[in-house]
Amino acid sequence: MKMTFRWYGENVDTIPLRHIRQIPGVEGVVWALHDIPAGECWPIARIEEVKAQAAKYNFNTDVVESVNVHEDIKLGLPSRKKYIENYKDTLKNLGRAGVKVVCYNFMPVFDWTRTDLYKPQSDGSTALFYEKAKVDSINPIEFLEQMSKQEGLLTMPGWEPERLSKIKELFKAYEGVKEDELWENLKYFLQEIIPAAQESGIKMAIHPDDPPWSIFGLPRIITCRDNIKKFLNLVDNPSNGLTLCSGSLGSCIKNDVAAMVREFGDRIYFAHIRNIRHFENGDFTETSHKTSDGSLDITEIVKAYHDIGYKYYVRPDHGRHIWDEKPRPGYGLYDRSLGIMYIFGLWDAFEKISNVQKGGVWSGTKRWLS
Ligand SMILES: [Mn+2]
Repeated sequence: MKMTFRWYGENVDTIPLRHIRQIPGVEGVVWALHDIPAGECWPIARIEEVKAQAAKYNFNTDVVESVNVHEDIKLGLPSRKKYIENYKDTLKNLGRAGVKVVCYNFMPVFDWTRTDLYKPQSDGSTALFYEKAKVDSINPIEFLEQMSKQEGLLTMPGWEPERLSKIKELFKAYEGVKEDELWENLKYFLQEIIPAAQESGIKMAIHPDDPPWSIFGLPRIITCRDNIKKFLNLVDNPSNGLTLCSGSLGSCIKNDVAAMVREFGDRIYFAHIRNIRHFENGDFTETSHKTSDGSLDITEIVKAYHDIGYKYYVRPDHGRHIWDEKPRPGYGLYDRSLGIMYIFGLWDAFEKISNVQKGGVWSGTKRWLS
């Protein structure tokens, strides 16, 4: 497993690279050119610029999150052709710069969705929160108006102002678009871009829908084990893979994330690890990574990655906002760093146990002697 940390860019992120450098074990930053609208090609010079900034601190830039997919592609409009060509050109440029994994999603209109960005927790921290009844009862325009009053929302990827200003038009465009049609449009997209990705040495890694069910009447398809299996078979190619996000999939109580790691492990190129806590009424809150703090068995999930010999990239996903930090929602330094240390702690323990099981001995000295 290669540890990474999401970073929004110089002068944009609240966290400088020199601070990320001090988190133990981080090998790379997960980045994107957030100012380039979906559908446009990423220029090589801009890509190289980020790569050079990260290299100064000895970070790789192997993982991009996200190259956003234009809505016309998801809608299957004739204009998708030019946006798909631009997407391929972006992949070519990223491949030239040595990028290995591209995370993206295929969620109509909204990216991740929460109702509170700073919900107070019992320990005095705040965290992202989803109130089911609110999303179920409100219309999307009203929802957006309420959400945009919360500080920090419009700096979040997926909630860009230019996208939100077109929201009414978008909802009209999606009227009558059902799951089957979204599957067809995803398949068309994959058939076009997967060969281009493969040629550039890039693994495409789709992020599951967050939350993994239909909201505001919009179809959502990357939601569960069966649909992930169907997705991988749409284009059965090693470059067509997954970002397995424990928190997104885990917000549906029926999903067994560790079982998915074991089943789809050879097609997972990017692991997002975080915990959430379910409430009986369908609400959920994000929590610390610690297994006992949430509803997901993070210990078992990390064990599943260890058991399959996972070699690809991982990052702590969101974190709470703690110690008076004022980061962009979910993306503070402190709680994500704690998450990294929790993941490493589990990983190192499983590593040692499996060495002993293979006939090694416990070391009484500072180093493990095999
Ligand atoms: Mn995620």
